[in-house]
Amino acid sequence: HSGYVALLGRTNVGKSTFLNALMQTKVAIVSDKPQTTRKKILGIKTTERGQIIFFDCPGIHKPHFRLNELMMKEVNEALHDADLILYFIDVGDAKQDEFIFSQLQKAAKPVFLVINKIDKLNKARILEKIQSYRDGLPWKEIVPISARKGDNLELIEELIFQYLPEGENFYPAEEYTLQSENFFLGELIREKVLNFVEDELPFTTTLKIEEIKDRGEIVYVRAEIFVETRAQKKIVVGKQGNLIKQIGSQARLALEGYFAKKVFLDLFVKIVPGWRNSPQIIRETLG
Ligand SMILES: Nc1nc2c(ncn2[C@@H]2O[C@H](COP(=O)(O)OP(=O)(O)OP(=O)(O)O)[C@@H](O)[C@H]2O)c(=O)[nH]1
Ligand SMILES: [Mg+2]
Repeated sequence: HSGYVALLGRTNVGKSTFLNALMQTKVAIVSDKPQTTRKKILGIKTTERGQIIFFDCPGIHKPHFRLNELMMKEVNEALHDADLILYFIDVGDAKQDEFIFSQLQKAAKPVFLVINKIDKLNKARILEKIQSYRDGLPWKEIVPISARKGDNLELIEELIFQYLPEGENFYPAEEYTLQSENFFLGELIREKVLNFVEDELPFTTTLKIEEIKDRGEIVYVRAEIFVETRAQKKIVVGKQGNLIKQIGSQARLALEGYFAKKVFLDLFVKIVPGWRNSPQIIRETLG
Protein backbone atom coordinates (compact mmCIF):
# COMPACT_ATOMS: atom_id res chain seq x y z
CA HIS A 1 0.00 0.00 0.00
CA SER A 2 1.23 3.40 -0.94
CA GLY A 3 -0.24 6.86 -1.20
CA TYR A 4 -0.55 10.51 -0.26
CA VAL A 5 -1.85 11.76 3.06
CA ALA A 6 -2.62 15.45 3.67
CA LEU A 7 -2.25 16.84 7.20
CA LEU A 8 -4.82 19.63 7.43
CA GLY A 9 -6.27 21.85 10.11
CA ARG A 10 -5.92 25.27 11.66
CA THR A 11 -2.58 26.67 12.73
CA ASN A 12 -0.94 25.34 15.91
CA VAL A 13 -2.92 22.11 16.16
CA GLY A 14 0.30 20.09 15.93
CA LYS A 15 0.46 18.89 12.31
CA SER A 16 4.22 19.39 11.99
CA THR A 17 4.85 17.89 15.43
CA PHE A 18 2.90 14.83 14.27
CA LEU A 19 4.90 14.61 11.04
CA ASN A 20 8.22 14.69 12.90
CA ALA A 21 6.99 12.13 15.43
CA LEU A 22 5.91 9.69 12.73
CA MET A 23 9.05 10.24 10.70
CA GLN A 24 11.18 9.89 13.85
CA THR A 25 13.29 12.76 12.61
CA LYS A 26 12.89 16.49 12.20
CA VAL A 27 11.46 17.23 8.77
CA ALA A 28 9.38 20.32 9.56
CA ILE A 29 9.87 23.11 12.06
CA VAL A 30 7.51 23.54 15.00
CA SER A 31 6.58 26.54 17.12
CA ASP A 32 3.90 27.85 19.46
CA LYS A 33 3.44 30.86 17.15
CA PRO A 34 0.77 30.92 14.42
CA GLN A 35 1.45 30.08 10.77
CA THR A 36 4.74 28.33 11.29
CA THR A 37 4.51 26.09 8.21
CA ARG A 38 4.37 28.12 4.99
CA LYS A 39 4.45 25.55 2.24
CA LYS A 40 3.71 21.87 2.12
CA ILE A 41 6.53 19.80 3.50
CA LEU A 42 6.84 16.24 2.28
CA GLY A 43 7.60 13.43 4.67
CA ILE A 44 8.05 10.03 3.06
CA LYS A 45 7.70 7.10 5.44
CA THR A 46 8.67 3.70 4.07
CA THR A 47 7.93 0.50 6.02
CA GLU A 48 7.49 -3.14 5.07
CA ARG A 49 3.80 -2.34 4.54
CA GLY A 50 4.48 0.30 1.92
CA GLN A 51 4.95 4.01 1.72
CA ILE A 52 3.05 6.94 3.20
CA ILE A 53 3.77 10.30 1.63
CA PHE A 54 2.68 13.01 4.04
CA PHE A 55 1.95 16.58 3.00
CA ASP A 56 2.39 18.68 6.10
CA CYS A 57 0.37 21.79 5.24
CA PRO A 58 0.14 25.38 6.38
CA GLY A 59 -2.72 26.00 8.81
CA ILE A 60 -6.01 26.88 7.14
CA HIS A 61 -6.85 30.59 7.43
CA LYS A 62 -8.24 33.53 5.46
CA PRO A 63 -5.47 34.98 3.28
CA HIS A 64 -4.83 38.74 3.38
CA PHE A 65 -1.43 38.81 1.69
CA ARG A 66 0.12 37.12 -1.33
CA LEU A 67 2.14 34.92 1.00
CA ASN A 68 -1.05 33.67 2.61
CA GLU A 69 -2.77 33.13 -0.73
CA LEU A 70 0.16 30.97 -1.69
CA MET A 71 -0.11 29.09 1.60
CA MET A 72 -3.77 28.34 0.93
CA LYS A 73 -2.93 27.28 -2.61
CA GLU A 74 -0.57 24.73 -1.07
CA VAL A 75 -3.41 23.48 1.12
CA ASN A 76 -5.74 23.13 -1.86
CA GLU A 77 -3.14 21.26 -3.88
CA ALA A 78 -2.59 18.83 -1.02
CA LEU A 79 -6.35 18.38 -0.66
CA HIS A 80 -6.55 17.64 -4.36
CA ASP A 81 -3.60 15.23 -4.50
CA ALA A 82 -4.29 13.30 -1.30
CA ASP A 83 -5.66 9.75 -1.10
CA LEU A 84 -6.52 10.34 2.53
CA ILE A 85 -6.97 13.45 4.67
CA LEU A 86 -6.04 13.74 8.32
CA TYR A 87 -8.02 16.63 9.74
CA PHE A 88 -6.37 17.81 12.97
CA ILE A 89 -7.98 19.59 15.87
CA ASP A 90 -6.57 20.61 19.24
CA VAL A 91 -8.55 18.80 21.94
CA GLY A 92 -8.76 22.08 23.84
CA ASP A 93 -10.23 24.13 20.98
CA ALA A 94 -13.73 25.33 21.61
CA LYS A 95 -15.62 25.52 18.37
CA GLN A 96 -16.14 23.42 15.28
CA ASP A 97 -15.14 24.85 11.98
CA GLU A 98 -18.03 24.80 9.51
CA PHE A 99 -15.95 26.39 6.75
CA ILE A 100 -13.30 23.69 6.89
CA PHE A 101 -15.96 21.00 7.18
CA SER A 102 -17.52 22.20 3.92
CA GLN A 103 -14.12 22.18 2.19
CA LEU A 104 -13.50 18.65 3.36
CA GLN A 105 -16.92 17.54 2.26
CA LYS A 106 -16.34 18.99 -1.22
CA ALA A 107 -13.06 17.12 -1.55
CA ALA A 108 -15.03 13.86 -1.25
CA LYS A 109 -12.12 11.84 0.10
CA PRO A 110 -11.74 9.64 3.14
CA VAL A 111 -11.11 11.84 6.19
CA PHE A 112 -9.86 10.91 9.66
CA LEU A 113 -10.58 13.24 12.54
CA VAL A 114 -7.35 13.48 14.53
CA ILE A 115 -7.86 14.90 18.01
CA ASN A 116 -4.39 15.99 19.10
CA LYS A 117 -2.89 17.07 22.42
CA ILE A 118 -4.88 14.62 24.53
CA ASP A 119 -2.11 14.91 27.12
CA LYS A 120 -3.74 18.23 28.07
CA LEU A 121 -7.16 16.89 29.15
CA ASN A 122 -8.60 14.03 31.18
CA LYS A 123 -10.37 11.04 29.62
CA ALA A 124 -13.89 12.29 30.32
CA ARG A 125 -13.28 15.58 28.54
CA ILE A 126 -11.67 13.79 25.61
CA LEU A 127 -14.72 11.53 25.27
CA GLU A 128 -16.98 14.61 25.33
CA LYS A 129 -14.92 16.09 22.52
CA ILE A 130 -15.18 12.91 20.45
CA GLN A 131 -18.94 12.87 21.05
CA SER A 132 -19.36 16.50 19.98
CA TYR A 133 -17.49 15.93 16.71
CA ARG A 134 -18.92 12.52 15.89
CA ASP A 135 -21.68 13.74 13.57
CA GLY A 136 -19.80 16.71 12.08
CA LEU A 137 -18.65 14.77 9.01
CA PRO A 138 -18.71 11.12 7.94
CA TRP A 139 -15.27 10.51 9.48
CA LYS A 140 -13.68 7.22 8.50
CA GLU A 141 -11.90 7.11 11.83
CA ILE A 142 -11.71 9.30 14.91
CA VAL A 143 -8.28 9.03 16.51
CA PRO A 144 -7.29 10.79 19.73
CA ILE A 145 -3.51 11.24 19.87
CA SER A 146 -0.72 13.09 21.51
CA ALA A 147 1.90 13.94 18.93
CA ARG A 148 4.11 15.27 21.69
CA LYS A 149 3.89 12.26 24.00
CA GLY A 150 3.62 9.71 21.20
CA ASP A 151 0.20 8.34 22.21
CA ASN A 152 -1.66 6.33 19.55
CA LEU A 153 0.87 7.01 16.82
CA GLU A 154 1.35 3.35 15.97
CA LEU A 155 -2.40 2.92 15.84
CA ILE A 156 -2.85 5.81 13.45
CA GLU A 157 -0.04 4.59 11.19
CA GLU A 158 -1.77 1.21 11.03
CA LEU A 159 -5.10 2.86 10.18
CA ILE A 160 -3.52 5.03 7.49
CA PHE A 161 -2.15 2.00 5.67
CA GLN A 162 -5.63 0.46 5.65
CA TYR A 163 -6.93 3.38 3.61
CA LEU A 164 -4.10 3.70 1.08
CA PRO A 165 -4.46 2.12 -2.35
CA GLU A 166 -2.50 -1.00 -3.15
CA GLY A 167 0.56 -0.32 -5.23
CA GLU A 168 4.29 0.14 -5.48
CA ASN A 169 6.35 2.69 -3.56
CA PHE A 170 6.59 6.08 -5.24
CA TYR A 171 10.06 6.93 -3.93
CA PRO A 172 13.24 5.02 -3.09
CA ALA A 173 13.19 3.86 0.55
CA GLU A 174 16.06 6.16 1.59
CA GLU A 175 14.26 9.30 0.37
CA TYR A 176 12.42 10.90 3.31
CA THR A 177 11.70 14.48 2.25
CA LEU A 178 12.07 16.55 -0.90
CA GLN A 179 12.88 20.03 0.37
CA SER A 180 16.10 21.66 -0.78
CA GLU A 181 18.92 21.81 1.75
CA ASN A 182 18.95 25.59 1.64
CA PHE A 183 15.26 25.78 2.41
CA PHE A 184 15.54 23.33 5.30
CA LEU A 185 18.51 25.14 6.83
CA GLY A 186 16.64 28.43 6.52
CA GLU A 187 13.71 26.83 8.30
CA LEU A 188 15.95 25.66 11.16
CA ILE A 189 17.06 29.26 11.66
CA ARG A 190 13.51 30.64 11.29
CA GLU A 191 12.36 28.24 14.00
CA LYS A 192 14.77 29.89 16.43
CA VAL A 193 13.56 33.34 15.37
CA LEU A 194 9.99 32.22 16.11
CA ASN A 195 11.07 30.98 19.55
CA PHE A 196 12.24 34.45 20.48
CA VAL A 197 9.75 36.89 18.93
CA GLU A 198 6.14 37.72 19.79
CA ASP A 199 3.10 39.52 18.44
CA GLU A 200 3.07 40.31 14.73
CA LEU A 201 6.71 39.41 14.17
CA PRO A 202 6.19 35.72 13.41
CA PHE A 203 4.02 36.75 10.45
CA THR A 204 6.36 39.42 9.14
CA THR A 205 9.62 37.51 9.33
CA THR A 206 11.15 35.39 6.63
CA LEU A 207 14.58 34.07 5.99
CA LYS A 208 17.03 33.54 3.20
CA ILE A 209 20.28 31.58 3.14
CA GLU A 210 22.75 33.72 1.18
CA GLU A 211 25.79 31.49 1.31
CA ILE A 212 26.98 28.11 2.55
CA LYS A 213 30.67 27.25 2.34
CA ASP A 214 32.19 24.07 3.65
CA ARG A 215 35.66 25.10 4.78
CA GLY A 216 36.69 21.66 5.97
CA GLU A 217 36.86 22.10 9.74
CA ILE A 218 33.93 24.48 9.77
CA VAL A 219 30.86 25.30 7.67
CA TYR A 220 30.29 28.98 7.01
CA VAL A 221 26.62 30.01 6.68
CA ARG A 222 25.37 33.50 5.91
CA ALA A 223 21.67 34.17 6.29
CA GLU A 224 19.39 37.16 6.17
CA ILE A 225 16.30 37.62 8.30
CA PHE A 226 13.77 39.80 6.49
CA VAL A 227 11.35 41.99 8.43
CA GLU A 228 8.95 44.66 7.19
CA THR A 229 9.72 47.72 9.31
CA ARG A 230 12.49 49.46 11.24
CA ALA A 231 10.64 48.88 14.49
CA GLN A 232 10.59 45.14 13.75
CA LYS A 233 14.28 45.13 13.00
CA LYS A 234 14.92 46.83 16.32
CA ILE A 235 13.00 44.10 18.11
CA VAL A 236 14.79 41.25 16.36
CA VAL A 237 18.21 42.79 16.97
CA GLY A 238 17.39 43.61 20.60
CA LYS A 239 19.23 45.83 23.06
CA GLN A 240 22.89 45.93 22.05
CA GLY A 241 22.26 43.07 19.67
CA ASN A 242 21.25 40.87 22.56
CA LEU A 243 18.35 39.03 20.93
CA ILE A 244 19.94 38.38 17.56
CA LYS A 245 22.91 36.95 19.46
CA GLN A 246 20.69 34.48 21.28
CA ILE A 247 18.83 33.56 18.10
CA GLY A 248 22.15 33.12 16.33
CA SER A 249 23.68 30.86 18.94
CA GLN A 250 20.61 28.58 19.11
CA ALA A 251 20.42 28.46 15.33
CA ARG A 252 24.11 27.65 15.13
CA LEU A 253 23.62 24.68 17.44
CA ALA A 254 20.78 23.40 15.23
CA LEU A 255 22.96 23.75 12.12
CA GLU A 256 25.87 22.01 13.85
CA GLY A 257 23.50 19.14 14.64
CA TYR A 258 22.58 18.93 10.99
CA PHE A 259 26.12 19.11 9.58
CA ALA A 260 27.72 17.23 12.49
CA LYS A 261 30.43 19.85 12.26
CA LYS A 262 31.30 23.26 13.65
CA VAL A 263 29.33 26.08 12.04
CA PHE A 264 30.04 29.76 11.76
CA LEU A 265 26.70 31.54 11.34
CA ASP A 266 26.60 35.11 10.06
CA LEU A 267 23.10 36.52 10.62
CA PHE A 268 21.81 39.83 9.27
CA VAL A 269 18.47 41.58 9.60
CA LYS A 270 17.17 43.37 6.52
CA ILE A 271 14.10 45.57 6.17
CA VAL A 272 11.99 44.72 3.13
CA PRO A 273 8.72 46.67 3.34
CA GLY A 274 5.72 44.65 2.23
CA TRP A 275 7.66 41.48 1.39
CA ARG A 276 4.56 39.38 2.06
CA ASN A 277 3.11 40.79 -1.15
CA SER A 278 6.32 40.40 -3.16
CA PRO A 279 6.30 37.34 -5.44
CA GLN A 280 10.07 37.66 -5.79
CA ILE A 281 10.85 37.57 -2.06
CA ILE A 282 8.29 34.82 -1.51
CA ARG A 283 9.94 32.78 -4.26
CA GLU A 284 13.44 33.47 -2.93
CA THR A 285 12.62 32.54 0.66
CA LEU A 286 10.18 29.67 0.13
CA GLY A 287 11.84 28.13 -2.91
N1 LIG B 1 0.54 19.56 24.79
C1 LIG B 1 0.78 19.26 23.51
N2 LIG B 1 1.30 20.19 22.68
C2 LIG B 1 1.52 19.84 21.40
C3 LIG B 1 1.23 18.56 20.89
N3 LIG B 1 1.53 18.52 19.58
C4 LIG B 1 2.01 19.76 19.28
N4 LIG B 1 2.02 20.56 20.36
C5 LIG B 1 2.49 21.97 20.44
O1 LIG B 1 1.64 22.78 19.66
C6 LIG B 1 2.36 23.87 19.08
C7 LIG B 1 2.14 23.92 17.59
O2 LIG B 1 2.75 22.78 16.98
P1 LIG B 1 3.04 22.69 15.42
O3 LIG B 1 3.39 21.29 15.13
O4 LIG B 1 3.99 23.75 15.00
O5 LIG B 1 1.58 23.02 14.84
P2 LIG B 1 1.11 23.10 13.29
O6 LIG B 1 -0.27 22.56 13.24
O7 LIG B 1 2.12 22.49 12.40
O8 LIG B 1 1.05 24.70 13.08
P3 LIG B 1 1.17 25.52 11.67
O9 LIG B 1 2.40 25.07 10.96
O10 LIG B 1 1.28 26.94 12.12
O11 LIG B 1 -0.09 25.27 10.91
C8 LIG B 1 3.81 23.65 19.47
O12 LIG B 1 4.09 24.47 20.60
C9 LIG B 1 3.86 22.17 19.82
O13 LIG B 1 4.87 21.85 20.75
C10 LIG B 1 0.69 17.58 21.80
O14 LIG B 1 0.41 16.43 21.48
N5 LIG B 1 0.48 17.99 23.09
MG1 LIG C 1 3.25 23.25 10.88
